[in-house]
Amino acid sequence: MAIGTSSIDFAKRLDATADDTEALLTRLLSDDLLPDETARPPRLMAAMRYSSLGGGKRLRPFLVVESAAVFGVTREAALLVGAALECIHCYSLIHDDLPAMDNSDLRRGRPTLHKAYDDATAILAGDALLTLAFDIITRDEIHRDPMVRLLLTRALARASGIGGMAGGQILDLAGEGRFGDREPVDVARLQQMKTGALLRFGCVAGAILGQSSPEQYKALENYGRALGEAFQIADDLLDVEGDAEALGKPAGADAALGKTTFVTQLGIDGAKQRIADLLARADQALSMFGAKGDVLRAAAHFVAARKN
Ligand code: GRG
Repeated sequence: MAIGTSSIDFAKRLDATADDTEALLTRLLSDDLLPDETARPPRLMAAMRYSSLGGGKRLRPFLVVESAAVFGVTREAALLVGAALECIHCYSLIHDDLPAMDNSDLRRGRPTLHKAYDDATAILAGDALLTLAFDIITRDEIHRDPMVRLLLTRALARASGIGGMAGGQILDLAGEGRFGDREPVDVARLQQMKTGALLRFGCVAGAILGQSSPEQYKALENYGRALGEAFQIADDLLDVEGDAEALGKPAGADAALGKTTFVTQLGIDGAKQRIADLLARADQALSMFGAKGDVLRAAAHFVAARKN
Protein backbone atom coordinates (compact mmCIF):
# COMPACT_ATOMS: atom_id res chain seq x y z
CA MET A 1 0.00 0.00 0.00
CA ALA A 2 1.31 3.43 -0.91
CA ILE A 3 2.54 5.74 1.82
CA GLY A 4 -0.14 8.18 2.97
CA THR A 5 -3.23 6.02 2.44
CA SER A 6 -3.78 3.03 4.74
CA SER A 7 -5.49 -0.04 3.33
CA ILE A 8 -8.44 0.68 5.67
CA ASP A 9 -8.83 4.26 4.37
CA PHE A 10 -8.56 2.98 0.83
CA ALA A 11 -11.18 0.25 1.32
CA LYS A 12 -13.54 2.79 2.95
CA ARG A 13 -13.16 5.22 0.05
CA LEU A 14 -13.68 2.48 -2.53
CA ASP A 15 -16.81 1.28 -0.68
CA ALA A 16 -18.16 4.83 -0.39
CA THR A 17 -17.80 5.41 -4.13
CA ALA A 18 -19.34 1.99 -4.86
CA ASP A 19 -22.34 2.88 -2.65
CA ASP A 20 -22.75 6.32 -4.23
CA THR A 21 -22.45 4.84 -7.73
CA GLU A 22 -25.06 2.21 -6.89
CA ALA A 23 -27.46 4.88 -5.63
CA LEU A 24 -26.89 7.07 -8.68
CA LEU A 25 -27.30 4.21 -11.17
CA THR A 26 -30.48 3.16 -9.35
CA ARG A 27 -31.82 6.69 -9.90
CA LEU A 28 -30.68 6.82 -13.54
CA LEU A 29 -32.34 3.45 -14.19
CA SER A 30 -35.63 4.33 -12.49
CA ASP A 31 -38.94 4.01 -14.32
CA ASP A 32 -39.35 7.81 -14.43
CA LEU A 33 -39.47 9.07 -18.01
CA LEU A 34 -37.00 11.72 -19.19
CA PRO A 35 -38.18 14.51 -21.51
CA ASP A 36 -38.50 13.09 -25.07
CA GLU A 37 -38.87 9.52 -23.81
CA THR A 38 -42.18 7.84 -24.67
CA ALA A 39 -41.80 4.77 -22.47
CA ARG A 40 -39.26 2.85 -20.40
CA PRO A 41 -40.15 -0.75 -21.31
CA PRO A 42 -40.18 -2.85 -18.11
CA ARG A 43 -38.26 -5.82 -19.58
CA LEU A 44 -35.46 -3.58 -20.88
CA MET A 45 -35.24 -1.69 -17.57
CA ALA A 46 -35.18 -4.91 -15.55
CA ALA A 47 -32.40 -6.34 -17.73
CA MET A 48 -30.34 -3.13 -17.49
CA ARG A 49 -30.75 -3.12 -13.70
CA TYR A 50 -29.87 -6.83 -13.46
CA SER A 51 -26.49 -6.20 -15.07
CA SER A 52 -25.54 -2.87 -13.61
CA LEU A 53 -26.83 -2.92 -10.03
CA GLY A 54 -25.78 -5.02 -7.04
CA GLY A 55 -22.29 -6.05 -8.07
CA GLY A 56 -18.89 -5.02 -9.26
CA LYS A 57 -16.05 -3.21 -7.57
CA ARG A 58 -16.93 0.11 -9.30
CA LEU A 59 -13.24 0.65 -9.93
CA ARG A 60 -13.78 2.86 -12.97
CA PRO A 61 -16.08 5.36 -11.17
CA PHE A 62 -13.56 5.33 -8.31
CA LEU A 63 -10.78 6.38 -10.69
CA VAL A 64 -12.93 9.24 -11.99
CA VAL A 65 -13.83 10.42 -8.48
CA GLU A 66 -10.26 10.23 -7.21
CA SER A 67 -8.63 11.79 -10.27
CA ALA A 68 -11.22 14.58 -10.08
CA ALA A 69 -10.51 15.03 -6.35
CA VAL A 70 -6.89 15.90 -7.23
CA PHE A 71 -8.31 19.07 -8.88
CA GLY A 72 -10.98 19.79 -6.26
CA VAL A 73 -13.84 18.91 -8.64
CA THR A 74 -17.23 18.34 -6.96
CA ARG A 75 -17.99 14.73 -6.11
CA GLU A 76 -21.45 15.00 -7.71
CA ALA A 77 -20.02 15.87 -11.14
CA ALA A 78 -17.36 13.16 -10.92
CA LEU A 79 -19.93 10.55 -9.86
CA LEU A 80 -22.06 11.32 -12.91
CA VAL A 81 -19.06 10.82 -15.20
CA GLY A 82 -18.23 7.66 -13.26
CA ALA A 83 -21.79 6.38 -13.71
CA ALA A 84 -21.55 6.98 -17.47
CA LEU A 85 -18.29 5.04 -17.58
CA GLU A 86 -19.76 2.21 -15.49
CA CYS A 87 -22.71 1.96 -17.93
CA ILE A 88 -20.23 1.35 -20.76
CA HIS A 89 -18.31 -1.18 -18.66
CA CYS A 90 -21.55 -3.08 -17.84
CA TYR A 91 -22.62 -3.05 -21.51
CA SER A 92 -19.23 -4.50 -22.47
CA LEU A 93 -19.59 -7.32 -19.94
CA ILE A 94 -23.11 -8.16 -21.21
CA HIS A 95 -22.01 -8.31 -24.85
CA ASP A 96 -18.74 -10.08 -24.00
CA ASP A 97 -20.70 -12.87 -22.27
CA LEU A 98 -23.00 -13.52 -25.28
CA PRO A 99 -22.74 -16.84 -27.16
CA ALA A 100 -21.26 -15.01 -30.18
CA MET A 101 -18.42 -13.65 -28.01
CA ASP A 102 -17.17 -15.50 -24.89
CA ASN A 103 -20.34 -17.56 -24.32
CA SER A 104 -20.13 -17.26 -20.53
CA ASP A 105 -22.74 -18.54 -18.10
CA LEU A 106 -21.59 -16.72 -14.96
CA ARG A 107 -20.74 -13.10 -14.19
CA ARG A 108 -20.29 -11.53 -10.77
CA GLY A 109 -21.36 -14.86 -9.24
CA ARG A 110 -24.76 -14.91 -11.01
CA PRO A 111 -26.11 -16.20 -14.33
CA THR A 112 -25.08 -13.88 -17.16
CA LEU A 113 -27.82 -11.64 -18.57
CA HIS A 114 -28.54 -13.72 -21.67
CA LYS A 115 -28.88 -16.81 -19.44
CA ALA A 116 -31.23 -15.05 -17.02
CA TYR A 117 -33.23 -13.46 -19.89
CA ASP A 118 -32.37 -14.21 -23.55
CA ASP A 119 -29.89 -13.09 -26.24
CA ALA A 120 -32.12 -10.40 -27.78
CA THR A 121 -32.82 -8.78 -24.41
CA ALA A 122 -29.11 -8.90 -23.54
CA ILE A 123 -28.09 -7.24 -26.83
CA LEU A 124 -30.68 -4.49 -26.35
CA ALA A 125 -29.82 -3.93 -22.67
CA GLY A 126 -26.16 -3.55 -23.69
CA ASP A 127 -27.09 -1.13 -26.48
CA ALA A 128 -29.28 0.91 -24.14
CA LEU A 129 -26.53 1.10 -21.47
CA LEU A 130 -24.05 2.29 -24.10
CA THR A 131 -26.38 5.04 -25.27
CA LEU A 132 -27.44 5.95 -21.71
CA ALA A 133 -23.75 6.59 -20.98
CA PHE A 134 -23.68 9.33 -23.62
CA ASP A 135 -26.98 10.76 -22.39
CA ILE A 136 -25.46 11.04 -18.88
CA ILE A 137 -22.07 12.46 -19.84
CA THR A 138 -23.56 15.35 -21.82
CA ARG A 139 -25.77 16.56 -18.93
CA ASP A 140 -25.48 20.17 -17.82
CA GLU A 141 -24.79 19.22 -14.16
CA ILE A 142 -21.41 17.75 -15.15
CA HIS A 143 -19.80 21.10 -15.97
CA ARG A 144 -21.06 24.59 -16.73
CA ASP A 145 -18.65 24.85 -19.73
CA PRO A 146 -20.05 22.90 -22.73
CA MET A 147 -16.48 22.51 -24.07
CA VAL A 148 -15.58 20.42 -21.01
CA ARG A 149 -18.62 18.22 -21.61
CA LEU A 150 -17.69 17.89 -25.26
CA LEU A 151 -14.10 16.86 -24.44
CA LEU A 152 -15.38 14.27 -21.96
CA THR A 153 -17.86 12.92 -24.51
CA ARG A 154 -15.26 12.62 -27.22
CA ALA A 155 -12.75 10.97 -24.89
CA LEU A 156 -15.36 8.45 -23.73
CA ALA A 157 -16.37 7.70 -27.33
CA ARG A 158 -12.76 7.09 -28.34
CA ALA A 159 -12.10 4.89 -25.31
CA SER A 160 -15.15 2.76 -26.10
CA GLY A 161 -15.01 2.58 -29.87
CA ILE A 162 -12.81 1.68 -32.83
CA GLY A 163 -9.41 2.50 -31.35
CA GLY A 164 -10.50 1.50 -27.85
CA MET A 165 -12.58 -1.27 -26.33
CA ALA A 166 -14.55 -2.46 -29.37
CA GLY A 167 -11.41 -2.45 -31.52
CA GLY A 168 -9.51 -4.35 -28.86
CA GLN A 169 -12.27 -6.92 -28.61
CA ILE A 170 -12.14 -7.72 -32.33
CA LEU A 171 -8.34 -8.05 -32.19
CA ASP A 172 -8.81 -10.45 -29.29
CA LEU A 173 -11.33 -12.56 -31.22
CA ALA A 174 -9.04 -12.56 -34.28
CA GLY A 175 -6.21 -13.82 -32.07
CA GLU A 176 -8.42 -16.71 -30.97
CA GLY A 177 -8.85 -17.67 -34.63
CA ARG A 178 -12.53 -16.73 -34.81
CA PHE A 179 -12.31 -15.37 -38.34
CA GLY A 180 -9.98 -17.95 -39.90
CA ASP A 181 -6.38 -18.65 -38.92
CA ARG A 182 -5.30 -17.26 -35.54
CA GLU A 183 -3.93 -13.75 -36.12
CA PRO A 184 -0.71 -12.79 -34.30
CA VAL A 185 -1.47 -10.90 -31.09
CA ASP A 186 0.41 -7.90 -29.73
CA VAL A 187 -0.82 -8.41 -26.16
CA ALA A 188 0.22 -4.99 -24.86
CA ARG A 189 -1.49 -3.14 -27.72
CA LEU A 190 -4.62 -5.30 -27.54
CA GLN A 191 -4.87 -4.75 -23.78
CA GLN A 192 -4.37 -0.98 -24.08
CA MET A 193 -7.44 -0.98 -26.29
CA LYS A 194 -9.71 -3.68 -24.87
CA THR A 195 -9.49 -3.07 -21.12
CA GLY A 196 -6.94 -0.26 -20.81
CA ALA A 197 -8.86 2.41 -22.71
CA LEU A 198 -11.80 2.61 -20.26
CA LEU A 199 -9.50 2.55 -17.22
CA ARG A 200 -7.35 5.27 -18.79
CA PHE A 201 -10.45 7.34 -19.49
CA GLY A 202 -11.34 7.06 -15.78
CA CYS A 203 -7.94 8.56 -14.90
CA VAL A 204 -7.95 11.42 -17.43
CA ALA A 205 -11.61 12.27 -16.80
CA GLY A 206 -10.58 14.05 -13.60
CA ALA A 207 -8.04 16.12 -15.52
CA ILE A 208 -10.66 17.10 -18.13
CA LEU A 209 -13.24 17.96 -15.45
CA GLY A 210 -10.61 19.90 -13.50
CA GLN A 211 -9.39 21.75 -16.64
CA SER A 212 -5.85 20.67 -15.82
CA SER A 213 -2.62 21.76 -17.48
CA PRO A 214 -1.40 19.58 -20.41
CA GLU A 215 1.39 18.26 -18.13
CA GLN A 216 -1.08 17.19 -15.48
CA TYR A 217 -3.25 15.52 -18.13
CA LYS A 218 -0.23 13.65 -19.50
CA ALA A 219 0.78 12.52 -16.00
CA LEU A 220 -2.68 11.07 -15.36
CA GLU A 221 -2.69 9.45 -18.79
CA ASN A 222 0.68 7.80 -18.05
CA TYR A 223 -0.59 6.71 -14.65
CA GLY A 224 -3.74 5.27 -16.29
CA ARG A 225 -1.68 3.42 -18.87
CA ALA A 226 0.44 1.75 -16.19
CA LEU A 227 -2.61 0.97 -14.04
CA GLY A 228 -4.46 -0.48 -17.04
CA GLU A 229 -1.64 -2.83 -17.93
CA ALA A 230 -1.20 -3.89 -14.28
CA PHE A 231 -4.97 -4.57 -14.14
CA GLN A 232 -4.80 -6.82 -17.20
CA ILE A 233 -1.71 -8.71 -16.03
CA ALA A 234 -3.42 -9.29 -12.67
CA ASP A 235 -6.45 -10.55 -14.64
CA ASP A 236 -4.27 -12.93 -16.66
CA LEU A 237 -2.64 -14.19 -13.44
CA LEU A 238 -6.06 -14.71 -11.82
CA ASP A 239 -7.06 -16.83 -14.81
CA VAL A 240 -4.12 -19.12 -13.98
CA GLU A 241 -3.91 -18.87 -10.19
CA GLY A 242 -7.33 -17.47 -9.19
CA ASP A 243 -10.15 -18.96 -7.18
CA ALA A 244 -13.48 -19.42 -9.01
CA GLU A 245 -15.51 -18.49 -5.93
CA ALA A 246 -13.72 -15.18 -5.42
CA LEU A 247 -13.79 -14.49 -9.18
CA GLY A 248 -17.54 -15.13 -9.52
CA LYS A 249 -16.79 -17.05 -12.73
CA PRO A 250 -14.65 -20.08 -13.62
CA ALA A 251 -10.86 -19.58 -13.86
CA GLY A 252 -8.84 -21.07 -16.73
CA ALA A 253 -10.92 -19.60 -19.57
CA ASP A 254 -7.87 -18.10 -21.34
CA ALA A 255 -5.96 -21.38 -21.31
CA ALA A 256 -9.02 -23.29 -22.60
CA LEU A 257 -9.13 -20.94 -25.60
CA GLY A 258 -5.35 -21.17 -26.11
CA LYS A 259 -5.15 -17.38 -25.75
CA THR A 260 -1.94 -15.38 -25.90
CA THR A 261 -1.82 -13.40 -22.63
CA PHE A 262 0.80 -11.55 -20.61
CA VAL A 263 1.29 -14.77 -18.65
CA THR A 264 1.85 -16.95 -21.74
CA GLN A 265 4.31 -14.33 -23.02
CA LEU A 266 6.20 -13.48 -19.82
CA GLY A 267 5.62 -16.54 -17.61
CA ILE A 268 4.18 -16.21 -14.09
CA ASP A 269 7.35 -14.74 -12.52
CA GLY A 270 7.92 -12.43 -15.47
CA ALA A 271 4.31 -11.21 -15.25
CA LYS A 272 4.72 -10.47 -11.53
CA GLN A 273 7.96 -8.59 -12.19
CA ARG A 274 6.22 -6.56 -14.91
CA ILE A 275 3.48 -5.60 -12.43
CA ALA A 276 6.15 -4.36 -10.00
CA ASP A 277 7.71 -2.26 -12.79
CA LEU A 278 4.31 -0.83 -13.71
CA LEU A 279 3.58 0.13 -10.11
CA ALA A 280 6.86 2.03 -9.98
CA ARG A 281 5.88 3.74 -13.23
CA ALA A 282 2.44 4.64 -11.82
CA ASP A 283 4.04 6.11 -8.66
CA GLN A 284 6.47 8.10 -10.80
CA ALA A 285 3.67 9.51 -12.97
CA LEU A 286 1.85 10.73 -9.86
CA SER A 287 4.89 12.35 -8.28
CA MET A 288 3.93 15.84 -9.50
CA PHE A 289 0.72 15.70 -7.39
CA GLY A 290 2.50 15.02 -4.08
CA ALA A 291 0.14 13.86 -1.28
CA LYS A 292 -2.89 14.61 -3.50
CA GLY A 293 -1.89 11.53 -5.52
CA ASP A 294 -1.87 9.16 -2.53
CA VAL A 295 -5.27 7.56 -3.16
CA LEU A 296 -4.54 7.01 -6.85
CA ARG A 297 -1.18 5.51 -5.86
CA ALA A 298 -3.01 3.12 -3.54
CA ALA A 299 -5.50 2.33 -6.33
CA ALA A 300 -2.73 1.04 -8.60
CA HIS A 301 -1.49 -1.22 -5.81
CA PHE A 302 -5.04 -2.44 -5.16
CA VAL A 303 -5.57 -3.26 -8.84
CA ALA A 304 -2.33 -5.22 -9.00
CA ALA A 305 -3.09 -7.28 -5.89
CA ARG A 306 -6.81 -7.87 -6.51
CA LYS A 307 -8.36 -11.30 -6.05
CA ASN A 308 -11.42 -10.74 -8.25
C1 GRG B 1 -18.28 -6.44 -26.21
C2 GRG B 1 -17.43 -4.30 -27.26
C3 GRG B 1 -17.27 -5.39 -26.32
C4 GRG B 1 -16.18 -5.41 -25.57
C5 GRG B 1 -15.92 -6.35 -24.53
C6 GRG B 1 -13.72 -5.31 -21.89
C7 GRG B 1 -14.32 -6.39 -22.71
C8 GRG B 1 -14.50 -6.15 -24.13
C9 GRG B 1 -14.70 -7.52 -22.18
C10 GRG B 1 -14.55 -7.84 -20.79
C11 GRG B 1 -14.04 -9.23 -20.70
C12 GRG B 1 -13.21 -9.37 -19.54
C13 GRG B 1 -13.81 -10.13 -18.43
C14 GRG B 1 -11.98 -8.84 -19.52
C15 GRG B 1 -11.08 -8.97 -18.40
C16 GRG B 1 -10.88 -7.70 -17.69
C17 GRG B 1 -12.15 -7.17 -17.16
C18 GRG B 1 -12.79 -6.06 -17.91
C19 GRG B 1 -12.64 -7.66 -16.03
C20 GRG B 1 -13.88 -7.17 -15.39
O1 GRG B 1 -13.65 -5.89 -14.84
P1 GRG B 1 -13.75 -5.63 -13.27
O2 GRG B 1 -12.82 -6.56 -12.53
O3 GRG B 1 -15.24 -6.13 -13.04
O4 GRG B 1 -13.60 -4.19 -12.98
P2 GRG B 1 -16.32 -5.72 -11.95
O5 GRG B 1 -17.26 -6.91 -11.90
O6 GRG B 1 -15.64 -5.47 -10.64
O7 GRG B 1 -17.00 -4.50 -12.48
